[in-house]
Order: sequence, then C-alpha cells, then structure tokens
Amino acid sequence: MLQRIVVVANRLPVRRVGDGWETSPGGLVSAVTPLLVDRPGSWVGWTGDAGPAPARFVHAGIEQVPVPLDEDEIDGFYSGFSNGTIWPLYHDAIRPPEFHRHWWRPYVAVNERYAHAAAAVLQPGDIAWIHDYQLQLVPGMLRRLRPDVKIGFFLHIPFPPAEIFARMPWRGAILDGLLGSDVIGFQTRLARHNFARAVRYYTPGRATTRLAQHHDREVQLQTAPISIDTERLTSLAATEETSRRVARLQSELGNRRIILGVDRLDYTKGIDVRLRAFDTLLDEHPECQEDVVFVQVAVPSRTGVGQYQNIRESVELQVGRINGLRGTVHRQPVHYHYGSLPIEELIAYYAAADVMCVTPLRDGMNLVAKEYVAARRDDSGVLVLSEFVGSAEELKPALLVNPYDLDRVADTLWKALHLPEAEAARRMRLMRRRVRSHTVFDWARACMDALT
Ligand code: GDG
Repeated sequence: MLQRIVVVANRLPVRRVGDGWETSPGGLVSAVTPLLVDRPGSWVGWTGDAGPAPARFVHAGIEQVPVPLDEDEIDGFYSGFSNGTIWPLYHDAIRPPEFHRHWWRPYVAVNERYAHAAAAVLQPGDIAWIHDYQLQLVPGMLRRLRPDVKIGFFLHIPFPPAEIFARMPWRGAILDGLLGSDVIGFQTRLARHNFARAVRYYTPGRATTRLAQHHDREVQLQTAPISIDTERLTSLAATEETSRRVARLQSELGNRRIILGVDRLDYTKGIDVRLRAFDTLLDEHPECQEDVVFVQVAVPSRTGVGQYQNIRESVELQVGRINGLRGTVHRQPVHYHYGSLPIEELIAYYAAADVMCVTPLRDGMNLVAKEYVAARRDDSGVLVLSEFVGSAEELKPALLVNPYDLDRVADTLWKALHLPEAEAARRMRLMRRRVRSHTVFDWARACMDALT
C-alpha cells in the first residue's frame, strides 16, 4: 500500500471564499495535490487569517490541518525572520538581512507549533514532507516527536554560499533543524554544494555533496529542480480564447514588438535592472522607440515589509521617468501593471511577447521562464534569462545574461529583438523539449522516490 503523506507548508492549499474554501492557485498546490488524491494524506499549514484557526476539515479529498498565527507572530515569524532575515540572506544578501532576537523567538515558537500539528496527524511509517525557508526547524523538532516517520524537506529558494550563511547568528540551530530530515531537496546543484559546505564548517558532522552525517544518522542531499504543469499551460495557450486575447493585447499596444517581464514585486527579481537596460537600449537605438514596448506585470507581495515598499517606489519612479522623458500622449514606452492577472490573461501575455526578460539577481528556480517556454507553441519568441536563477541550469539555450552587467543586458535585448527566426526557433525547440520532459509531476515523483 502507498505510504500516507503529510505535507507541512507555511500556507494551506486552500483559501477562504465566503463561508467556504476553494483551492488556491499555484505550482506547489497543483504539483502536490495529485499525490494526495491518489493516496490518503493531510496538509498542515496556515489559513492566511490572523487569530484562532478552524478545526481540521476535508477539502477536495485532502485533510486540512490549520495552524493558528496571531498578529505578533505574523510580524515576528513571517514578515520578520522569514522575510526580513532569511529571504535576503539566502538571496546573496542583496539587501542587508536584519538579525533580531525578537524575530528569532517567534520563528522557533511557530516552527514548534507546525511540528506539533504534524506530529498529531502522522501515523507510524508515514512520510512528512516539509516545505521551504519558513519551516527549517521543523524537521529536527518533528524527529524528536516522531522518530517513527520518514522526513523530507524541500528548499524552494537558494541556499547561499557558506561565507554568507556564516553571518546567521542561529546558523547551528538552523542546520540542526534541517538535518533532522532523511532527505533534503534543493533546486540546484549549487545550492546543494553550498549546503554541504555549511554542514562541514558549522556542524561537527561530515558531509559530501550527496550525504551529510548528523549524529548517528545519514541525511541524503538531493537536487530536484521544480517545474510546471507544462501540458496544462501549453493547451491553455492553444485555445481560441487565448488567440483572441493575444490579438486584442497586440492591438492595444499599438502592434509594437513586446518585451515582457512578469514577477512578484520583489527586490530579488531585478525589475529595476531590466528597466535600466531598456532605457539604455532606447538611448543607443532610438529607432526602437517606434516599434518596441516594454510590458511589466508586477504582482503585489509582502507589502508589510519595508524593503518591499522601497522597491515598489523605485520601480514606479523609473517607469514614470522613462515614460515622462520618452513617451508621448499616444505612445508610452513602458506599460506597467501593478496587480495580479487571471491565468488566462497571463498566458495571453506570454503568447504575445516577442521577448521575455527574466533578470533576477538571484532566484531559486523561476517558473515564469519555464511558463513562457511552455506557452510558445510555434517555437517563436526569445527568452533573455539571468545566469543566477535555478532555471538557467536547464534552459541553457536562452540568451543568458549577468544581470549586474547593464550594458550587456541592453545589448542582449537588442540581440533578442533581432535574432534570426531560425536561430530563435532552434533555441526555443530545445527549451520546449526540456519543459515537456521534466514537469512538476516529475519533480514530485523524484522527491517521493528519494523518500521511499
Ligand atoms: C518561489 C521561488 C521558485 C506571477 N504573476 C502572476 C502569476 N504569477 C505566477 C507565475 C508563477 C509564480 O507566480 C511565480 O513563481 P516564480 O518561480 O517565478 O517565483 P516565486 O514566487 O518567487 O517562487 C522561486 C518557486 O518558489 C517554486 O519553487 O521557482 O525561485 O522564489 O507560477 O505564473 N499568476 C497569475 N497571475 C499573475 O499576475 N495567475
């Protein structure tokens, strides 16, 4: 019989609508729910509302186990330690991480609560599958409570070089927490190697890049790049409805060629980099102003964290400056959308874009790059991709750039707009082959295989 799986993630896969619940959209949810439908399982997580949590309930065949968080915990555990300390530190310290004991304490307390909630629903022999940087202490805590289950952990974001991780005042406790797992999954080889070095430097245990020693146990280190539901996106791109939306978009944008960016509004995503590169492109090739438009979709994110308010202001200032200096009443070089789009509309943007510009300064994987490739059914379109995202390991035929090299990014945008059709199609074909042969379901299966 298949083993039961208990997923432990910051958020539950459902959100409230009126008096009931609906499944939240998102990659993790669509990857993991089929696993839980095929076999019995539960999902432990927060509902997204402050205050007491509802009792366990079943939604779409999956037992939901809500974990409560109060306002202070949302400040300290979520906005504070998770997004003000770990997030910047693990993304190469692009912004200075803040270290506060009054954030660390709620991080420990909330991790303890998730561990207890999981322990209460686990049965002997079950698999506990814990996700991401908010819950790094849970594997160790859970092992102490339930030594009779298998424990997997998957880190969705990068693991930084040991020299950067070194700054973390609680680095020993974090490594100890993660090493409570049987298997730790990383997006890239680089993240796995960085982690192995951190184990060698900051714990008494030994580690190769595949196996870490922790007390008397061995912990397997795995590279498992996450992916997308390629078939679903490709068939969404093929609908009549999408073609209608593409035609409308193109005409609304003056039938210019489209360079597209789609991101959560996060300082790691390099939105400012690509706007500056686009500005440079227009400086150097004023003719582009006539027939190229830059479209940026920026999805609001973590608006309670100060650094996110700053990045929003600076991006909007840049957009205003470019449009103010270079635009006319009829023609704005940059179209900026602050807000999230329905998936059908997002796919139409992908299908309409001649060039997709993905320039994070650091990113665990970046699914947007893979989604763009999945949406290009006729092998047209050019992907400009940062070297510093996990998906660059798989999408090597993209035009790869160092996002810190502004002139090079600008040159690459120009090159992307002028790439011979055959060359663009050859690159896109190779990338499409990759996203077809490695989907989010393959990712989930690889993670489960390592645990069973
Ligand atoms: C973290 C890691 C890793 C975006 N705008 C809209 C929209 N989206 C969807 C995209 C994509 C997802 O959001 C964003 O995923 P990314 O991978 O690009 O980035 P993060 O949110 O930072 O995710 C990342 C990921 O976890 C998975 O492990 O790849 O490195 O940072 O799926 O399509 N969806 C809709 N409207 C929008 O406007 N419907």
